[in-house]
Amino acid sequence: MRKRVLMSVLLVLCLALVVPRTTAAGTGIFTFTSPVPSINPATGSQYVLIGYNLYWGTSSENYTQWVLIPRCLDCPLPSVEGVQEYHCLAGFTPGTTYYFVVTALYEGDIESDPSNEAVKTMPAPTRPTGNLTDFLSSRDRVDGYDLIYFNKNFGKRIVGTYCYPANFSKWTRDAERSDLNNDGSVDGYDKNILYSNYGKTYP
Ligand SMILES: [Ca+2]
Ligand SMILES: [Ca+2]
Repeated sequence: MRKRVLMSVLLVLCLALVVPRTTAAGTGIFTFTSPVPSINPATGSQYVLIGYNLYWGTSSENYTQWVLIPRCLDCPLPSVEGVQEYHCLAGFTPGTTYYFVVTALYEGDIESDPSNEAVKTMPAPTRPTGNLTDFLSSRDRVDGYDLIYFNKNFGKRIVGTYCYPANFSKWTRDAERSDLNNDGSVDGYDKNILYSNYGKTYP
């Protein structure tokens, strides 16, 4: 984190709305509010917000990874009320707890103080892998119930252009646990994983 300016951003990590007994998830949906505009005393003009840095790690205040989230050029400029911003990331390890902060990044390589720290424990992996439904005979087994559930969620995504608010609850409620390889997309890769575990039971 480089030169600091006294502007804070609010980061609220959206947690999964439903965490069933058998679930696996490795995605994070981040919503935060842009900082209010402020004047750079050195230039007399407004700081130009160009994006955000999202930092994370597996222990509090120890961020070992980060990603730059560029701000879109035609997005509304930050206002006094603040603009709601979104970002979705995949690839987290199920069962692991992660700690996140976000900073605002301004033209001239100026970076704000970090936001509050948000925490999410990714739900544990399914046992056996692909066991998506947990009722009756399908409770501890990968079978047709799981395939039906999976097929209902086939094609759903959360990363990239699919990262928008109307999609958030649909993903966390229904689709996330079908994303067996944690890449933010329910597709043929996940189907192959499910098929390769078809018929397996736990323990
Ligand atoms: Ca099952
Ligand atoms: Ca996937």
